[in-house]
Amino acid sequence: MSGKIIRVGLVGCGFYAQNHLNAWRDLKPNGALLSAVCDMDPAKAKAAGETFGVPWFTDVAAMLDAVPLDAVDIVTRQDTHRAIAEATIARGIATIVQKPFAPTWEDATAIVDAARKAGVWLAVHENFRYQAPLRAVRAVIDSGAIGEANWARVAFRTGFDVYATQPYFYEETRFAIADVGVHVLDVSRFLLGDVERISCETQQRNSKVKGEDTATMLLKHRSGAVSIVECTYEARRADDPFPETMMEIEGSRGSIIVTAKTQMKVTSNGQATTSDIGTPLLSWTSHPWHVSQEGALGACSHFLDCLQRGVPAETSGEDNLKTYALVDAAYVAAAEHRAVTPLRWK
Ligand code: 89Y
Repeated sequence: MSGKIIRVGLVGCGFYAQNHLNAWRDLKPNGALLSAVCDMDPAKAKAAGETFGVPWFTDVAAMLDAVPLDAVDIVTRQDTHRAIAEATIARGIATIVQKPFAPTWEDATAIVDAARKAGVWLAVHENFRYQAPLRAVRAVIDSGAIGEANWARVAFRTGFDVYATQPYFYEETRFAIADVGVHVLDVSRFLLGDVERISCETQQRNSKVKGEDTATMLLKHRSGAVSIVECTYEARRADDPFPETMMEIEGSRGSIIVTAKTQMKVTSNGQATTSDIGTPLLSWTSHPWHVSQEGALGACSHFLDCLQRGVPAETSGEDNLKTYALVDAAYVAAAEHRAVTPLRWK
């Protein structure tokens, strides 16, 4: 076991939480000690407790009363995040909140304010930027191989049946941008920095959903760089790349193109090289979800390391408000047919 031991409680044992549970278990040698799980559905709580060999609860307060914890990972639906986060923060427990952070800006800022006032460590489990392909792309930019990155296209385009595992998508009035646009907007911040203004066109191409299932966004970054950020659940393509992010990044001396099956082509000073930036399957990951699953492991690993070192996460609550503000600004831009400055984060 390396590093300080961090006792982790997890709330919400549903579909995606299984990835967090597996990730925390894999991180045991690094010091993560999954210590309790909680879900209001007793069957889900019991299944997770038995599978991962920890006590299980159906009530968050009961879990917090019974088990000493250093961190709580909240993997419930977003409408419950504020109440649970306020409870963990009030007890001084480091708190990780699953994306999307909260249903409204008011809720997201309330969680950040509560953590700031209490001096409690807070992170958002925004996992795309922790995926191996994203780290590989960032490393190429940092190496200087493409010069100054000044244009990008970041695209999440799929027709994969996401409704099968996330049926609540049908009812979301803020749908694609809030669910997956938030990831690709965060990726564009990760690659090109903070954003000055955004414009956006939304479409509802599937009549069965209530919200937008497609968004095409144009971002002007503070550095002067420009990016096009796209997300859709209605792309009908052979060899659907779900859940990979396609990327094209251009710089003053070269470019990076990431295509399906994690293939990266880097052009630097006229010379091109191609590499596979994916990682092998783990015992608990499977196609096609593995890219996303491994992002969850990358996120948990980063959070553990930051908790052990006592430093903020890259996707701290404060940082993630900047991504959240972009989501809100995209909806305003689409509704009002204009470019919007995410004012609250000037
Ligand atoms: O909800 C989405 C996410 O966050 O990543 C993939 C997903 O589960 C479906 O697109």
